[in-house]
Amino acid sequence: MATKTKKRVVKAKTEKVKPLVGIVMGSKSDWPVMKESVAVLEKFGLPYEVRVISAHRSPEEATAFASTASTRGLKVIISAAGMAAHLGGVLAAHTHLPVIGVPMKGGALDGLDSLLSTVQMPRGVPVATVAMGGSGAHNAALLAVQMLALADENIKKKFQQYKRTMKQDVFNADLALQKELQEG
Ligand code: RP5
Repeated sequence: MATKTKKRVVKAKTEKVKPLVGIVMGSKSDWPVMKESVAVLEKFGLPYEVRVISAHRSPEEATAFASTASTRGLKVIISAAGMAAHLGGVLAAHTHLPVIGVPMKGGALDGLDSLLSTVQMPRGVPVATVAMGGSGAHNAALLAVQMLALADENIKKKFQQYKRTMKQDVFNADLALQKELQEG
């Protein structure tokens, strides 16, 4: 009996789940920030893959990743890049999947360069650009969750619950503040 239980656990651990969200970063140096995206996807129990692929340093890989993304089962791509951030645009050029761009802070212009490079896409090739840095990484994953929720009732319910919890947290914070002010 004990052996059977053990076998089941091992199988579950080695089962491959196809990723639905692809997170692509221009550099490993973007990883500390992009962990925020991963944390959100984990919270919603969504399978993802994370890659370091550069539009400038490994352009062939960027093209290959984007052009095979849909057939590999991905539904949405999150792209993070800093400085002259062309990664989101290059990925979007090679796939029909929605691409969400996260501009990375840093460099001489501290992210203003990557914000403009990511958001200012020419007509016909959109990259849904979120805020710079950690908040953007967080929101990019939430946006991916919302996109997936369009076709999945379970994900939709989880997202609605997330919104309710967030609202409750604000109410609680306000209550705590009012109490503090009255006592203070
Ligand atoms: C971009 O240049 C990367 O996305 C990163 O944000 C920035 C700096 O890259 P590293 O020089 O740290 O590799 O391509």
